[in-house]
Amino acid sequence: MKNALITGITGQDGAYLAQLLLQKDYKVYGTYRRLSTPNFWRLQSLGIFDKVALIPADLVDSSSIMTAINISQPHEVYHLAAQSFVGASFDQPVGAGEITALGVTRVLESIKEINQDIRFYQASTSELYGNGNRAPQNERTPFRPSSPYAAAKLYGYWLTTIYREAYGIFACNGILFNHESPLRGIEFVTRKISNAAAKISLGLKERLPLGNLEALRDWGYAPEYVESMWLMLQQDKPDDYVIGTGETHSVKEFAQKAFEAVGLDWQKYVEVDQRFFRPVDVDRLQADCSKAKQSLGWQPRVKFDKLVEIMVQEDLNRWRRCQKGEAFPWDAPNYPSEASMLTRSLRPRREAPLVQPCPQGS
Ligand code: NAP
Ligand code: G4F
Repeated sequence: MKNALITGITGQDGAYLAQLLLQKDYKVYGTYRRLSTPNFWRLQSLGIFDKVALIPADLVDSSSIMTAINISQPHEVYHLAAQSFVGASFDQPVGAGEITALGVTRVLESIKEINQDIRFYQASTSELYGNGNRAPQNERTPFRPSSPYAAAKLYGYWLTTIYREAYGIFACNGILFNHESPLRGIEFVTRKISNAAAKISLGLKERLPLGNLEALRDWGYAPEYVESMWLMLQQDKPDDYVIGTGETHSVKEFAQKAFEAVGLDWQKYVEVDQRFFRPVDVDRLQADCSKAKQSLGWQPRVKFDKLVEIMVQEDLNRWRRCQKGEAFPWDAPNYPSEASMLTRSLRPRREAPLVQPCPQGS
C-alpha cells in the first residue's frame, strides 16, 4: 500500500484527489488549516471524511509541514494548498507570496531533508501565461504572469524544476487550466453563476452581478483533472504537463448556458458590476494538451455544455433540499450577499493615477 499526502485536502481538487487515491488503495493523509469553523463539507459530500487521515498544518509554518511529512511517511506528495483565488491576490499580495510561493519551498525543503525519494506534484496553472501569448498554450509557451497569484505560482513552478535538477527529486508541474465542478469554491465565476441560476429559478435571488463577461477560459471537469496529477507521478521520469480541454468559452457563454438550463434568459438577470473587474485580467486561455494525451494517455471527457449542466443541476438539488428543511451542509448559505463585498480589487478602478507626475522644469 502506498501513502499519499495531499496539502489542501479540504479544497475542490484535494477532495476529488483523495477520493481517487482511496479507490486506488492508497493510505490518504491530508493537511487542513485550523479555522474557527471546520471546513470539511467537500470530504463529507463525497462520503470520504472518515476514510482519510487529517493532519493540521499551515503553509506559513515550516514546522507543521515537516511534521505532516514525518507523520504520513508519504511515497507521493500532492501540493495543492494555496491561496487560489486570483481576485483575492490583488487584495492580499503579500499573502500570495508567503503562502502560494514560499509555501512550495517549505514543502520541497521538508522533502529534501526527510526523504528525497518522495515524489512531488506542484499545482501549477494556466494563469502563468497571462496576457500577450498566442492561444492555444502549451509547455513551450512563454510565461507572463498578470496577477500576484500568477507571479507566486511562477515562483513555485521554478522551485519545482530547480529541486528536480539540483537534488534529483521526482518533481512535476501540472500546468492545469481552469477546472470546475459542484465542489468548486463559491466565489469562482462558474460556481457563482450556477449557484445564482439555481437560486433565481427557485425565487431565492433576483440579480447576478458579474465583472468581465468577455474573458475566455478553457473550463474542464475537476474529477478528470486529478487523474492527470496521479498519472504524472506514475511515469518513469518527472516532467511538466499542460492539462485542459482545448476549447475556450466566454463568461457570457457560461451564463447563457447556465440560465438556459433552468429555462431562463440570462440577460434579464445578469448585470455588469465594476466591483467584480480585476485591476488586470487574463483575456484568453486555451490549452494545447497534446503532450499529456501522448505521454500520459490523459483525455478530457466532459466538455463545456455537460459541465454547465452538471453544476447547475447540483446547485438546484442543494437548494431544493434546503427548501424542504434538510440541514444540508455546503458553502453557499454562508456566502455574503454581493452588496456587502467591499475589497480593494472589487472597488471601481481609478481612471487616472491619484498622484500626477510633476510638470517638467518645476
Ligand atoms: P481551493 O478549492 O481553493 O483549495 C485550496 C486549498 O488550499 C484549501 O484546502 C485551502 O484550505 C488550502 N489552503 C489555503 N491557504 C492555506 C494555508 N495557508 N495553509 C494550508 N492550506 C491552505 O483550490 P482548488 O481549486 O482545489 O485548486 C487546488 C490547487 O490547484 C491550488 O493550488 C490552485 O491554485 C491550483 N490550480 C487550480 C485550478 C483550478 O481551476 N481549480 C487550476 C490551476 C491550478 P481551506 O479549505 O482551509 O481554505
Ligand atoms: O473563476 P475565476 O475567478 O477563475 P480564474 O481567475 O481564471 O482562476 C482560476 O483558474 C486558474 C487557472 O487558469 C487557477 F490557477 C486559479 O487558482 C483559479 O482556479 O475567473 C474566471 C474569469 C476571470 O476572467 C474573471 O475576471 O471570470 C471573470 N469574472 C467575471 N465576473 C469573474 C466575475 N470572476 C469571478 N470570480 N467573479 C465574477 O463576478
